[in-house]
Amino acid sequence: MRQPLIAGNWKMNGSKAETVELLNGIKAGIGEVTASEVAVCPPFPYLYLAEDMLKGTAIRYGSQDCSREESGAFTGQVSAAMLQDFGCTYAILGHSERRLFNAETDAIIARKYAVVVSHGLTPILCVGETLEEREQGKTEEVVARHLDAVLESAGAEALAKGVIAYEPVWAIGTGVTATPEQAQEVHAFLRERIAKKSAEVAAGVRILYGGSMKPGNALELMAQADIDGGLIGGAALKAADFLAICKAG
Ligand code: 3PY
Repeated sequence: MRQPLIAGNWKMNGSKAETVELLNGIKAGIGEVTASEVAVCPPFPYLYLAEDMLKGTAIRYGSQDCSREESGAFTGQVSAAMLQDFGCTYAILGHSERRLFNAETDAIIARKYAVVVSHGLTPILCVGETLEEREQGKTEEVVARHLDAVLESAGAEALAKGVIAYEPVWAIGTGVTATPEQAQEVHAFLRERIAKKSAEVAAGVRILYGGSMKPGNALELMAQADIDGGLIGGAALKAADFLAICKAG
């Protein structure tokens, strides 16, 4: 039985005051959420607030990225050891916005994955195709490439230490959501692909859906057999919406 995970990807949003307000709002309503594991991923500078304010709660937190280097002369980067120091559980890796705006390749993401796992953190590995790729019938080819970069280099055991998020790029920040059937098809494909390496890992690994998941569509998406929660963008910035999705999980 896979416990659903609802993780908020706050992206580059908020201020100190807004972070405090949002965390307080989530804390206030989380008591009614029993079945799902809940996590928030604020921007790096606000992780200290998550550490401080979420102490003693069941709400976990993580980062939106991590350096592939251990330490040293890498201006502007944040290491896995630092994330560990701040009590992070999760690190989102390979989000399509990082692939696009920071030129992250599959090889870079696979290296980050290995570093994050070696520090005892749980990577949330994002995979997903663009609209053009979907229209060209390349969805499976693209998500397989994103998955295989980690599966082939780190192995199925390392994949068992992470979470996968299927995020169709055409559904990110567009308000358009994949239909439950479209999403389920890709989730099932990913799980089958992992099963070719290890049936046990495939059965246990959580595959989240991301891409404009909101209170109005969360329930039917998460009712799909292979959808084990959500990586939530815009709706994670409002406590009431985020909590409604958590309850749907
Ligand atoms: C979105 O829902 O827009 C996301 O990118 C979640 O990571």
